[in-house]
Amino acid sequence: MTEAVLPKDFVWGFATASYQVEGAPHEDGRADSIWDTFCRIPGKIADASSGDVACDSYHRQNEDIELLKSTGARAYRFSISWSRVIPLGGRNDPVNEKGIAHYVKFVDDLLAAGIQPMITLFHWDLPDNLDKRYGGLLNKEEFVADFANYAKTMFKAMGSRVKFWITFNEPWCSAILGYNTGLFAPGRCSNRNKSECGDSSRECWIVGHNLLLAHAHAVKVYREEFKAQDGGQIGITLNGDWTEPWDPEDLQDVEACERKLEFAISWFADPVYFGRYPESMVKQLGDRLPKFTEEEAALLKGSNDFYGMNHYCANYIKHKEGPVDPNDFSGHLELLMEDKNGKSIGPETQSVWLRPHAIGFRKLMKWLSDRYGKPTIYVTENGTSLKGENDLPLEKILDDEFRAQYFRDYIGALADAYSKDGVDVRGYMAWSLMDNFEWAEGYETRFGVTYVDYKGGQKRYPKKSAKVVGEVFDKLIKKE
Ligand code: PNW
Repeated sequence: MTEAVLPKDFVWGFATASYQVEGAPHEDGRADSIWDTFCRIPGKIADASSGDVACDSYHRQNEDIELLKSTGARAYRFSISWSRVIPLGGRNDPVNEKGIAHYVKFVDDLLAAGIQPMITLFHWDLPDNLDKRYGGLLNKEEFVADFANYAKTMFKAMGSRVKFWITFNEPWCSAILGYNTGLFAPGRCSNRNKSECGDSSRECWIVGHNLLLAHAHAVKVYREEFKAQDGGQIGITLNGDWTEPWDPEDLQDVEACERKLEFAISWFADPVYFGRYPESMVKQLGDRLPKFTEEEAALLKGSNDFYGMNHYCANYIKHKEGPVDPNDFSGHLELLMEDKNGKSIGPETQSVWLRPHAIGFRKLMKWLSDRYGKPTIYVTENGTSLKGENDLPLEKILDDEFRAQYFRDYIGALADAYSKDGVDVRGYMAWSLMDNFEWAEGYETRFGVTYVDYKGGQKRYPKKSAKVVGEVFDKLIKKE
């Protein structure tokens, strides 16, 4: 696919997140986030590491901007560490001017380099103090008010510099991985071998609910007090992978595919576009799924200026028989890598959950476009790890043809969705600008188009894919 079909102002670039790249956890007044404290608990991170140094991006802003320039990127999606800006997190706690100044300078430098900033306000790193003080994301009144205040602080500090705001990154991960499986901070779940407290059957649904309301309140603040003068757009970023039936002849597997999409995506997207939860979830979860008041529903409905889409892969789905597990969070079904005939959905990568299947990207964009009335979509993450990459010698790592091909296939699928299916997609951020702290998997799993030498002073070495993404867009984007 080499024909230029994407509009001339298509926004493309790369993404990262604060805790995954910054390091400098206690510099210039930053306080702990729940990820700093989670990493200190033995056994939570595969290689017992943390984001203490990571890519040292806090000290290497210029280097990162040079790197972005060398790729030709038009935009950079990064996130703000809330506990740098308001170390204790709350609306009555002091604001840390140094933290704000750091991000304002970064944005000014990006703009001077001709790169559009796209800011995520919350990429999982809640100020730890808020978790300790009142239960963090579980506490509706406090959390919603504190998030709105933090968001407002950032809107004010950035003014018209920033045209793209993302309230939350992947609320599904915060809720399910943080409060159901316990794999991510704060690690709460029902399994007492893993966590002293938590209730996997209930807390994740409360947290999802509170994140939605916090999103809606922050959007209200932006629209009422900033949008007209600053001219930006605001939305939430949702993760979602495509589904194919394990047995396409079995109607129950076909139905389970739709249910899986609803439990993963529509859990958040239906309230944002329609002001209510999907019927399949209401049915399975009963009174464990919180209810919106009329006022809340009205506030949520229409609260996206754009749909932020994170997408990586696809799964085969097989329906389950028998009673529903109260801790189930995906719609009473199995997620499989192989279909009925043993055919794999895609090649293996370093991430157990990720096997590339590019056509699924196009199909999911169409599904979203149909269900939500053709929203403007910005793809805010898409990328892959590579099986065994960490164990290869440097010159092999830099020749990451597998990742390069992933990007050719996925960006090609995006171009088809735009030009052939009428999907209104206007931007794409590859995950990630550089290898970084891959959460519970530590540093063993690499997602970067740039190699980061963690043992050699965090030096950066662009891989082949760093060039390929730009080459692909250069062919696909119209020159005028
Ligand atoms: C996303 N899963 O996370 C995040 O937004 C990034 O911070 C992260 O580095 C990237 O994808 C790669 O993992 C996910 O288990 C983490 O299905 C885990 C899952 C999905 C997304």
